[in-house]
Amino acid sequence: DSAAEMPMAAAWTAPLLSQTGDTVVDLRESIRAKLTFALGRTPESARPRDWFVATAMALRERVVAACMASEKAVPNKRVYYLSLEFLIGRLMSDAMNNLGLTDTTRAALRELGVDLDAVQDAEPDAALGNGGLGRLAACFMDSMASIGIPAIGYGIRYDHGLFRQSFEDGWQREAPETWLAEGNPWEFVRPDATYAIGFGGTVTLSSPGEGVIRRHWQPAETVRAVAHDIPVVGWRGRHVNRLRLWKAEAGEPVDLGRFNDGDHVGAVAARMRAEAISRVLYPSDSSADGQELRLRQEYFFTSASLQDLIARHVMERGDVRSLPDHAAIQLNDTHPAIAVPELMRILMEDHDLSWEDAWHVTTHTLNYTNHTLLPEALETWPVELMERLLPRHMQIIYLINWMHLEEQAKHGRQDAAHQDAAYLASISLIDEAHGRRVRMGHLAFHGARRVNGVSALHTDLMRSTVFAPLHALDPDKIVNKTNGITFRRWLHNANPGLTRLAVETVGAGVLDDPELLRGLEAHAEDPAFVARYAAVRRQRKEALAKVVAERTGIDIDPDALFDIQVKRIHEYKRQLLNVVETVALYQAIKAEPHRDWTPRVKIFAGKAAPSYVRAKLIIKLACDVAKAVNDDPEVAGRLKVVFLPNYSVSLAETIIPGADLSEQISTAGMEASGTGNMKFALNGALTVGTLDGANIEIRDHVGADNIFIFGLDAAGVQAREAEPGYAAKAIQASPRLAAALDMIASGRFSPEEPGRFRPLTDDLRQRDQYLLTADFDDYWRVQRSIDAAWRDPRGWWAKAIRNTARMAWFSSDRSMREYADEIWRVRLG
Ligand code: TH1
Repeated sequence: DSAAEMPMAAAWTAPLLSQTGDTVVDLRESIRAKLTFALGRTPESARPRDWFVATAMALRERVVAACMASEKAVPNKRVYYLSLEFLIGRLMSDAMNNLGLTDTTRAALRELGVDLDAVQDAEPDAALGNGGLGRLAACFMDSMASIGIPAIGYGIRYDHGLFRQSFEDGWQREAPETWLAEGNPWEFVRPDATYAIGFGGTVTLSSPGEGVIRRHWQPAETVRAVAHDIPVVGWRGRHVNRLRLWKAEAGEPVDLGRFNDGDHVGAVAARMRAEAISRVLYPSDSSADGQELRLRQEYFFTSASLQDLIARHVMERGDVRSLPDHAAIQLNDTHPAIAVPELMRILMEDHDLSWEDAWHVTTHTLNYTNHTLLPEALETWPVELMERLLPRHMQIIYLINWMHLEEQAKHGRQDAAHQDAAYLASISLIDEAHGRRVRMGHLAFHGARRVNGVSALHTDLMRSTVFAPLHALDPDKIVNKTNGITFRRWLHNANPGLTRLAVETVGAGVLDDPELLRGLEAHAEDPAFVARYAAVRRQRKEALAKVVAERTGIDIDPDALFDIQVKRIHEYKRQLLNVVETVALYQAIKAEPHRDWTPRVKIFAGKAAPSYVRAKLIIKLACDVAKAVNDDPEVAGRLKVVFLPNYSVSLAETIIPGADLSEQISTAGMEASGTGNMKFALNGALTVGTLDGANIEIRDHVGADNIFIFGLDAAGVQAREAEPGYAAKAIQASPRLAAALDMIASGRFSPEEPGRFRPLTDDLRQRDQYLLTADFDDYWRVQRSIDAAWRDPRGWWAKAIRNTARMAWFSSDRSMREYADEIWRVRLG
């Protein structure tokens, strides 16, 4: 009677009653009706995708009912979460589980001769984000709805989400993603919520008298933003919020003037240009690409969202001046930072507020979350581009900056340090050193009431590095809000076997209060419990092995240690460190084939930005190493290497519960938080990681004995960076590292192109910006201690269970309560 043998969904929903009162017959007939009348299909001709659409539509009706109940009363205060990315993935299991309808739906479909799992697999992922930042926004939406924070998420309804990744001989290939190809059964189009968004043009002056001067922006071009709503059902269906995504449409269906003048091509081109704004998600994670279309996207969704929320506020409260009392706006990174001048503009031009009053409202409504301090990710826009695209906003930014700099003089900062031109340059919203650019981080910081980092270390580094001079001016502005993950998706939905085991051990209350997971700790060394916990893991590893075989043709052994690194490919995340260690391990096994090596499977997945040449070369190296290792009979049964293509939210839901070891090995000080680290630890994988981002807080919670920490800390990295030539010295001091690099550089993994990986090895020998060479030996050491720990199953499982038991704090419900109390000052509904 092991948890692992239970059918997936029945595993934990048993203690949950339907929140909607539906019976199996109700739902069955509802699905049948949708299939027949909305899709025009017979059960015999329906494909899994048709069953998915019919089921989603039937569930959507139940969501709407809950939605209307939620929206009856006007809440005292709403949260508006502005994000260019919402990586929500599939929505059906959220809707079913949160409404308590999973068992009912499964039974209803079974009566129609259909398997729920196959129907769920037919749902495309909504991949409207790149990685952690977008997924965090999705977890926060789930948590806000679950704990009853009235909120609207605002973003863009991209026609094409993150590209589809495939491999051609180990090289990444990108293809467009088409999640909307057969429509989206979850969304509601709201043509009544349409706003005009201007671009370009001129600013004119007028004087209504009394010495007052007014400025009016006459845009050269207008685009319409049309609202598309996706309901977000909270846990037990008690509360429903909305994700409002904007689609760009041409101002007029076609420019009739030009059309009639015979300029058919020009009229259609203008329309294409407008609609391009919501066409595609920019595929760069943690880097800024600086293209004009990106700035157009940012302004487009920010302006539409502000217009919408102000219209709602004025309708409900009458006076725009009370906005800070009833609205808290969160800017997810600097992508919506143009909200600072846009809110000022709307308040002054459309609502006649004075500059001072507009500034008060703005700085008491906006808040800003910073997600990275990497220089290449800090957005700046050329002044020239801003003047051309958003001339009125550029004027407002200049005036904000002038007042900001004047303020320093007024407050008696007369000492030499503060009169210093270098000091003023450091706090200015305009960077004059790299050809005049607007610093969006400084703009967001200055316009916000609260600014937060996403882990304790990251927030400290905000205070001491990039934002140090601004922080000194307002020491209470920066606060820490460590990231979290929604347990409903990353434990309950992704790992129903483990959830059932938890429910049976500590009670069904654990579904509402993750702190009850703590009760598992008492069983960490109880053989009966350990056997069940291990059986769940075994089943998830078999499921993962099946997916690996289907997608790569590689057979992996579920008895081996599954060692997994899945995340965006970026040099600072150091997939290359993992690959080099793999090569060193390969050499060591070949040198001593008869030692009792701990069998390992190294699994990688993740996408590289299409223009990130170095990251794509690292993928190619991982694939070439995989091929050599997997083809070598001498290491068979000891080492396998897999690169799974097309990493996504739904693939993560399969991969993470099947992991024994979680690789979180970024250069210390560079990963602001990480959230995959939390998902793995919650599911009982042990972490091998650096003292970076939230890894530090994970160690504090799970205990130093239950995590494998290695390498330099952030201070050590700073010190080492100042030491020229450290890489050459480190390589010289490590024969193992030198041999692994020599093997890669020799062309052993790329015989058809021996110099292929020289750009990687040469860089490690010369610059090594991410200090791979500095951390290599300690990484090797800790990996061998992991080998030894694996050979003691009782010790390993006790550690794993303690991880699951001690991760409750990393629930995004906790993160959202902290934001609600300390940033938004909003009551839970
Ligand atoms: C990520 C951070 O790299 C990661 O450490 C953090 O856990 C996550 O945000 C959530 O806070 C970032 N993603 C992006 C994406 C873009 C620009 C900056 C960042 S930082 C496009």
